[in-house]
Amino acid sequence: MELNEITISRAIVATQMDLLLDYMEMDVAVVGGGPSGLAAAALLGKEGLKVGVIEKKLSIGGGMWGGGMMFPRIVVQEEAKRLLDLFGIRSRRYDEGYYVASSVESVSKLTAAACEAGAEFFNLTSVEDVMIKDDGRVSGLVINWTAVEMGGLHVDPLTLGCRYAVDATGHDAVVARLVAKKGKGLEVKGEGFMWADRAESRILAHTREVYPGLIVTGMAANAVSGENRMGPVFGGMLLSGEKAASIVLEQLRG
Ligand code: 48F
Repeated sequence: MELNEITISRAIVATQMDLLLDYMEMDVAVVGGGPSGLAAAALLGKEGLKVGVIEKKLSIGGGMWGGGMMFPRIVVQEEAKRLLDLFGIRSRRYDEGYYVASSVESVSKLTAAACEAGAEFFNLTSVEDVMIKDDGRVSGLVINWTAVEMGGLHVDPLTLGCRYAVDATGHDAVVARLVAKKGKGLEVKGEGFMWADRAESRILAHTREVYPGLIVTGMAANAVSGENRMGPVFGGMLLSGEKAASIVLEQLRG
C-alpha cells in the first residue's frame, strides 16, 4: 500500500480538532503534567470524569524526570508507597520508611495510568488566564500555544470550559497567581526554604479549593500557602494529587 501524505495530515488534524472541540467543555482541567497533576488526572479519569491535562512543555512529567540533581531516582516515603504500588511503579526499600524508584519509570507509569483512565493530554499549550464570571467561580481556562508565548507573538488566545480546574503547575503556582494578580481575594504567599520533613507533612493541608472552582495540588499548593520546599522526595506530590482528586469528586458527587 502506498502511503498518502495528505491522508496522514488529515488524520492528525481532523482527530485532534475533534478532540479539542469535545474538550471545550470538560469536567476537570488539570494544569500541569507533573507528578501531582498526573496522579490527580489518573484518579479522576478512573472515576469516569472527563479530564484534560494542559501542559505547556513538549514532554509530560514536569520536575520528576530529573530525579535529584539529574540522578534519575526519586525517594518516596512510607505513607505514599501504596500509590507507587497502585500505579505499578517498582521501588526498593532503602532505609526504614524510605523507598527509591526510577524517575523515568515513575513518569512513564503515571502517564500511562492517566492515559488508560481516559485523560486527554494537550501539550505545548500554556494557560495564560482564567475565566471567572458573575458566579465568582473559575469556569474556564484561557489557553494559547506555548510557541506563541515563546515567540512573543501577539495572538489572541482561546478558552476551554471546565467545572473544576486543578492548579498543578509546581513551584510557580501559575493559575493561582493569575487569580491573585487580578485582586480576587486570593493570596499566593510563595514557597519557603528547603525543609523536606515539614513541607511533606503539611502538603495535604495545603491541597484545597483556594478559590471557587480552583484546587491547588503539589508544589503549587505549598507555594500558595507559603510552605517550604522539599526537593526530590515525591510522596507528598502523589498524595496531594490523590487529595485533589478526592476534593473534586466530593464536590461533583456530593
Ligand atoms: O513542577 P512539576 O513537576 O509540579 P508538581 O507536580 O511536582 C513538583 C516536583 O516535580 C518537584 C518537587 C518535588 O518535591 O519539588 O519540583 O508540583 O510540574 C508542573 C508542570 O506544570 C507545567 C510545567 O511545564 C510542568 O510540567 N506548567 C507550568 N506552567 C504552566 C504549565 C502553564 N501556564 N500552562 C500549562 N502548564
